[in-house]
Amino acid sequence: MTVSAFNRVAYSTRDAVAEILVDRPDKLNALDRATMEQIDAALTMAADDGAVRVVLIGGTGDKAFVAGADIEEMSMLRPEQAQAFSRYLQSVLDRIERFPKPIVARIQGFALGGGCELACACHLRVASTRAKFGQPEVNLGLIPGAGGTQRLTRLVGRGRALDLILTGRLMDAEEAHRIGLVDRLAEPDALEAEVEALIELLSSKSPVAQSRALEAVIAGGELPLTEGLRLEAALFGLGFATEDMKEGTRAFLEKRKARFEGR
Ligand code: CO8
Repeated sequence: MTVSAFNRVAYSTRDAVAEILVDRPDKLNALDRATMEQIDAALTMAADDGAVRVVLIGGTGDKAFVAGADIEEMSMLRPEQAQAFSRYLQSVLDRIERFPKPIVARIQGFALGGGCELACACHLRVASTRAKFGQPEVNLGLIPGAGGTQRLTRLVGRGRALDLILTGRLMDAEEAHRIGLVDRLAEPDALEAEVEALIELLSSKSPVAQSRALEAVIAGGELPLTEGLRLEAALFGLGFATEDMKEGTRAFLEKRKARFEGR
């Protein structure tokens, strides 16, 4: 299924996957307000569709995943509007991070500014060796405003985040992989296959367990350790009331592959 009402995002589903494609290649997929609204609407469709187990976020074209917030649109903003837009971008990226189904970013080219922040909000990042990462806001006299000072720092550590944020330099995909900003790396012509293999693996596992694991890691990550462990135990316990747990344990004992229904 493809939704044609969107003009900046292409939303489609196939098997258990929903794909959200930022589709402004002439602007290197830069994020303006309309693009963010369409990503948000696409997330609602993916959340509501019971057949969808994994979400893929990508960008159209060879050149860019997303080259940041739309600088032209952003340049018109007054301080209070910029703060409100920053809060709006943050809210959509927050929704991605807290999404109850795994979200994978496929990064084939530039992931800059808001694009790097979008990638950081996804649960897993698969990149081509041609991809480039950066927080170049300092070149515009700005700081990151879509979570870059917070999420990137938590992902790669303060020193590495400040290296990117204070210099605005571009980082190649090998370095991004080495520091944990990229989870899986592939040659450009093998990127699609790498993403498909990951999606297939993810969609073969228990969706209920994945949703609880995401909650334990994401929400738990914001808590002190003792409280995070308590949350983990509570979510672990809930697993024992699910069909997926019965199926998973039974399949192991019967020496067969489990078929999870997500209940
Ligand atoms: N916004 C708007 N248009 C863009 C953007 C962008 N971020 N990036 C590229 N484009 C446009 C170019 O203007 C150009 O358009 P046109 O053909 O009409 O002139 C087209 O895309 C192609 O780009 P280039 O010709 O520049 O392509 P190059 O191969 O020469 O360069 C680069 C590629 C290096 C990626 C270059 O385009 C670039 O530096 N882009 C900007 C990168 C950047 O600074 N990103 C950070 C933006 S700030 C941000 O993301 C903050 C997020 C939080 C905001 C909070 C709300 C206020």
